[in-house]
Amino acid sequence: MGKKKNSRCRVQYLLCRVQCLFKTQHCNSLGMFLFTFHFRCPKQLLGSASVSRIPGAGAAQRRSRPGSGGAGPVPVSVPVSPGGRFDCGPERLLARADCEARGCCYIPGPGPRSGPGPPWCFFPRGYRSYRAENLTATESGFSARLRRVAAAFLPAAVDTVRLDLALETPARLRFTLRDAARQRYEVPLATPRVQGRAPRTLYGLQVSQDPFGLVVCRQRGGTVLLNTTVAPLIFTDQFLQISTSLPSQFISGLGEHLTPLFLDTAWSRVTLWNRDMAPAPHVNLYGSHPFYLVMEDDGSAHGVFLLNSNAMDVLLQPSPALTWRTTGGILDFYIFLGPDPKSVVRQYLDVVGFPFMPPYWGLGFHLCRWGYSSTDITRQVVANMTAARFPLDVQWNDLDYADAKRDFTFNKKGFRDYPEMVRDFHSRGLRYIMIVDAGISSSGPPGTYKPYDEGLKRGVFIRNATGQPLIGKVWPGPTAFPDFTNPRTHEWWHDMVKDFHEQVPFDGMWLDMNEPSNFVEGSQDGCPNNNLEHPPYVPGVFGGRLQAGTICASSQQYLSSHYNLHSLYGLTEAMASHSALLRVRGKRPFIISRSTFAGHGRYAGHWTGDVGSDWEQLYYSIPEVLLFNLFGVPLVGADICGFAGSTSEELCVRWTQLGAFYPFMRNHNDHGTRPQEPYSFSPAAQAAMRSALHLRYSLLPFLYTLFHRAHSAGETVARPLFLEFPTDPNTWAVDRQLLWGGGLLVTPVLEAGQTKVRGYFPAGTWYSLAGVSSPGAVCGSCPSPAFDSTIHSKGQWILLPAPLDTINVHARAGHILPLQVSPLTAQSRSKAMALVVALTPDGFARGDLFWDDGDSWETFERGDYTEILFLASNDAVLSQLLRASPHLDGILLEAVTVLGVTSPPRRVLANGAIVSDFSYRSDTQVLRVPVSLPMWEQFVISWS
Ligand code: MIG
Repeated sequence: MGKKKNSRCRVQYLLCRVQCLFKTQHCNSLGMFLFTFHFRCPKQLLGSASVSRIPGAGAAQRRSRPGSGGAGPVPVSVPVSPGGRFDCGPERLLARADCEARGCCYIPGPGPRSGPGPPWCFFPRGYRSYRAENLTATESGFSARLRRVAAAFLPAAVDTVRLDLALETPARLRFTLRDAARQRYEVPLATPRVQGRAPRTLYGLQVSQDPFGLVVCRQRGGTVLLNTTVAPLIFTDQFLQISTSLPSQFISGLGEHLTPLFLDTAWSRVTLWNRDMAPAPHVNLYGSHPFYLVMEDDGSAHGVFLLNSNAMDVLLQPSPALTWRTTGGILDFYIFLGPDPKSVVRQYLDVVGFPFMPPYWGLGFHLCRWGYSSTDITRQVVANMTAARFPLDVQWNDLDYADAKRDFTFNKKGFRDYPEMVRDFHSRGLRYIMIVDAGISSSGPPGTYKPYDEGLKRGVFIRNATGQPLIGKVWPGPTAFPDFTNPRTHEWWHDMVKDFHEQVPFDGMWLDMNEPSNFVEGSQDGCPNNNLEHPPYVPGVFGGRLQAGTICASSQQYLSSHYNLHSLYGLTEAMASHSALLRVRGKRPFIISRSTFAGHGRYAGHWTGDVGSDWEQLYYSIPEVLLFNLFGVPLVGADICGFAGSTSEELCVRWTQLGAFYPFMRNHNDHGTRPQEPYSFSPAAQAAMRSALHLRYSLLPFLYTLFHRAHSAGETVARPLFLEFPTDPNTWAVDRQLLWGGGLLVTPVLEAGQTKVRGYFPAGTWYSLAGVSSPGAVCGSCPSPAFDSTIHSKGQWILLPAPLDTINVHARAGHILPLQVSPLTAQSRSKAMALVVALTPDGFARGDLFWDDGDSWETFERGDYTEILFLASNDAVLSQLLRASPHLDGILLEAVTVLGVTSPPRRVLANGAIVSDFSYRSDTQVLRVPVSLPMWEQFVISWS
C-alpha cells in the first residue's frame, strides 16, 4: 500500500486544510463498486453508473463505475473533515511512523492528541480491510464472504467473515457478520424467526464490494441511514469494529447512562458494561441497551440494535457518525425503518419482546429505606403513613430483614415476627417486597445455609479457572454467584424462592447487586492472567479493568465465559425470578432489578440505582425514565427524594410531584441520612405530596391502560414528546417534561426556589388538570387553579405558575382519560370512576380503558378482561364495549368533565334521562356532569 497511501493522505491533508467544513457524504460519493440489492436507493444517490445483473439475485444488480474494471483497490480521495475522522489507533495512541505503517493518515491537530476530539491518526476513505465475494441470493436476502485483504494490526484477525442479510419485514432488516470458519459466542436471546423475504421494503440496500461496506437508504426520500463504508470493518477475536455515518446528530438511546435524552455527537464515548456505580455522567452504569434511535431531518426516525453483550464502546463524532467497538461475539444488527419514532420502538420490541403486564397494585406508591432495622420500625412506618392519610400500596425492606445479610433468611432479633408482619400488611391490603442480592453467602459451616449447600450440590455457581465456585465478597462476606444461564440454577432458585415464600409470603422481588457487584476485584483470589481478563482493547469501563467492581471475566458459566455473559447477569436473574415467582404465587410477577440488558422489560422493571439527593439528579431522572421506555422497560423510576445523601424538604416535594409520574413510584433512602418518608416533613410539604399522590392514584386506570398498551402493542408508557410530535423538531430534545401515553403532559419544577416553570407545548390545545380538580370529584385535595388553565399553543415555550404545592399536568385536546374517584390505595380500584374529556377545537376526543382483575396471569392472552372505547364529539360522549368481562361489574361512572365546551348547554341527557345538576362555567368552558351509570354497560351522555 506504501506509496499510494501516502499520496492519498497528502491529498486529504490538503483538502482538509482547504475545506474543513466538508461534512456529509451521499451514496454517490462512495465511488466504489456497488451492488444494489432487491430495492434500490433512489437514482440521484447512485451517480451515473451502469447496472448489471447478479445471478440469482432477483432484482439485485451490480453497479460499477465507468472505466473501472474488476476487483481491486479503488482509492478515492474523498476529503476527510476533522469531524469525520475515524481513529486508526483504537487500542493505543500511534506515533506517525506506526500510524503510516497501518496505512493510515497522520495529521496533528486540531484538538488534543488523545481524549475527545479528532484523532490525529485516522483511516483514509476507502481503506481496504475486507473484500466482499460470492454475493449470493438466499431465501431471506443474500449472503457474501468477506475476505480480509489488509494486514491485521490487532491479534487474531478473522480471515473470512460471513455476511448474512435478511429482509425480515418491510421495516426491519437484519444482518450478521460471523467468522466463516469458527463458531463464536452469540447472545442467547430468542429473536423472531422469519421465513422468506419481505416483498416490499421501506429500505434500499447497496453493498460496496471492495472495501466491503453496506449502505441502507430510505426508499422514500433516499436518506442514507446506515453507511458502513465510512471506515473499515475490523473483525478480530476480541475486537470488532464497524462505523456508520448518521443522517442527523439527533441520536438517543445506548443506555444505561446519566445523560440528556439526546446524546452528544461532539466526540463522545459511550461505554456499555454493567457496573455497580452511583449514577454520574460519562460512565457505564447498571445496564446495557445497545440500541439507538435517530431522528431524521424530516421527522422520520430509524433505529439500530446491535445484539451483542460484550463490553463495548460506542463512539459518536460530529460528521455525524457512530462507531461500534465490541470485544467479542458477533456483529448482529437489526435496522428499524419506522418511519415514525413510535414504530421504531415497536419494531425494536418486536425483536426483544414486549413488556410484562404489572399487577395493578404495582402502580401504587412504594415506600422503602435502608435502615428500617426491625419489624417494629417497619410497622411504625406503615402506621405513620396511614395516620398521615398518605396512600401506600407496597411496603419494602432493604438488607435489614436478613440474617447476616444473607438471601432467603431473616434475622430473629428485630425481625422475629417477620412473617406476621407481612401477613398483617396483607390484611390491610398492602403488599410487601424485600431485597434479594445476587451473591450467595459461601462462608458458613456446611449445613447452616441451605441456599449455598444446595447450590453447591447442584452445581449452580459460576466457576473459577480451577472449576471451583468463584468466591467474591459482597454484604454477607464471601459469596458465590449463581449462574442464571444454567437451567439447573433456575430450578434451584425457584426452590429457594418457594422455601422462603412459605415462611414469608412476600409479593415481589427487588433484585440488587446483580451486575454482579463484587467488593473485591475479580475474586478473593484475584483473576488469572489471560486474554479474557486483559483483552487487547479495553473499553472505557469505570475502573479501567473489566474485573473492576465485579467478578473475573474468564470465570466460567454454563453458556459461555463471564466475559461474554457479564452484562446478561441481571436479565438472566430476572428471567429466573420471574418464572419462580409465577410458579410460587401463581399471579403476575412483580420484579424490580438494578441490572438490565436489552429485552429486560419482558420480565421485570428497573429503578435507576443510587441517585444522589440533589436537583441535578432530579432532572436526569426524566431522560432516564424516558430512555428506559424506549428500551421496552416502561416500569421504571428513580428513588424519590434521592437515595444517597440527605434530601431537603423542597427537593423532596418536587421529587414526589415528579415521582407521581414515574411509571414505578418508590421513595427509597440510604441508611444514615435524614428521613424522607412523606410524613416526615412540615404540614405544608405533606399537603403538597398528598395532592401529588392523589393525582397519581386518580389516574391509575389511565396508567394501567397504558401498561396494557405497552404489553399488548409495544407502546411506551412515559413518553418523550418527540414520539408524539416527531415533525416538530422543538420537541426532540425536550427532556424536562414527559408525557403519559399521548394524552397527558407533565411539566415539573426541577430547580430550587422556583415558583414558575417553562415548558414546551406542541401546537394544539392543552387543558390544565388542576382545572378539573375541584370540587372534588376527581381529586379531592388538589388545589384549584389560580390561573387560566387552558393553553392554545402554536408550538411554544410557555411560562407556567408552579407554586410549591403544584405540579403542572395538562390533558391534550383529543384525549379522554379514565380516572378513579378519590382513591386511597390501589385497592380502591373497586371505587367509582370518572372521565375527563379534552375536546379539540373542532369537537373530538377519544380514549380507552383496559380492566381486568389486576393480578392474574395473562388475562389479556386469555381474553379475561374488559376493554372500553370512549368517543366524544362537541355534543356527546359515549362508550363502546370492545370486550366485556365481569371485572368491571359494580363500578359506577360518577362524573364526566368535558373540557372545551364552547357554548353553555341548556340540557344534558345521560342515557336519555335528564341530568338536572350539571354545571357549566363559561370562563373556563368546563362542563361537569354528575352521573351514576354502570361502567360495564355502554352509555351516551349528550348536551345541547
Ligand atoms: O451496596 O441494599 O442500589 O438501593 O439500598 C449498596 C443496600 C447496596 C444498593 C442499592 C440500594 C440499596 C443498597 N444497595
